[in-house]
Amino acid sequence: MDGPTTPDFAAARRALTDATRVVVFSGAGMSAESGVPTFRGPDGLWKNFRPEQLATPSAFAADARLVWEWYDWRRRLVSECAPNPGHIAVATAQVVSDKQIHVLTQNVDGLHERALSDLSEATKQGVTELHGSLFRIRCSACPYERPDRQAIDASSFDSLPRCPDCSALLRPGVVWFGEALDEKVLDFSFQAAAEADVCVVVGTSALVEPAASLPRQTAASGGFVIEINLERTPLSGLADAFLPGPSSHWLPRLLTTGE
Ligand code: BV8
Ligand code: ZN
Repeated sequence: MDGPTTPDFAAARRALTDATRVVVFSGAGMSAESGVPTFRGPDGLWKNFRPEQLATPSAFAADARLVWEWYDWRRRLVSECAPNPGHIAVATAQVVSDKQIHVLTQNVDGLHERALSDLSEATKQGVTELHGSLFRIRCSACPYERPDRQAIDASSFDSLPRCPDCSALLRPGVVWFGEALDEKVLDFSFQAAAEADVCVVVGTSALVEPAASLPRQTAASGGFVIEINLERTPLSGLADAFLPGPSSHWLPRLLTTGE
């Protein structure tokens, strides 16, 4: 891992200094150092299952109990995790900077929001959860939805949570593979990426669409793309600066003012 003296680091810092609008686009690698397993890494979440097996509507239709057992395990695991220095650096910049800094995250662990709300309830800066949240639950049949951090009793099909309005099964408030992202969220996110002077891409394998196309939108609109990752990805070719190494190393160095 290069120190902060790499030419890419200097160029990245310069771009951020000159920027008025910044988007941080994050994936599972952002939360790896908080102890949240990534999707495709060696200790990845998917190691025991393929995405199609559990994070899809058909998996839920086929075996809602197994899907809830997996999500309950993930909810419990993530509830024990805390924002890492990378999340805190982004949230701090959102609170202290006069720039517009918006987070577009693929992650469903809520750690960006935690870091931001730990610092300030009043900030006007925000976080958009492209793929929903582990800590939202919604009805599989009607518009009912609520925040939820309760343990889920997935010991049997009959013990699974039901909708108070229509009695259909409740499901995790996440976007599954094969499901469309919320239209408004998608439009807002592509607009934000197009208007951004800088897009900081952190910890994503850039395989999941349509999210992975967001940094391409910034590049296509003439914005500067910084990528932070342990490895090169399909986005590395269009990045103006590549910072090799952990997000919790680079983000504090990249985002702290006056260093
Ligand atoms: C859609 C919520 C259309 C759920 C997630 C074939 C079949 C079915 C679908 C498709 C298909 N082919 C293509 C598709 C489309 C599909 C897709 O893109 N599939 C991929 C896998 C090929 N996309 C969809 O289905 C999307 N919907 O297309 O709908 C449509 C339109 C209209 C009407 C109906 C339908 C929906 C996609 C959303 C899926 N849900 N999450 C849950 O979490 O349970 S996506 C899931 O993957 C997570 O959100 C995760 O964030 C995301 C992406 O993974 P990454 O974040 O990149 O994580 P990964 O582990 O892969 O990489 C980690 C990276 O971090 C690595 O590069 C590593 O090097 C790096 N790293 C590790 N440690 C660190 C680090 N970097 C820095 N520091 C560190 N310390
Ligand atoms: Zn309902």
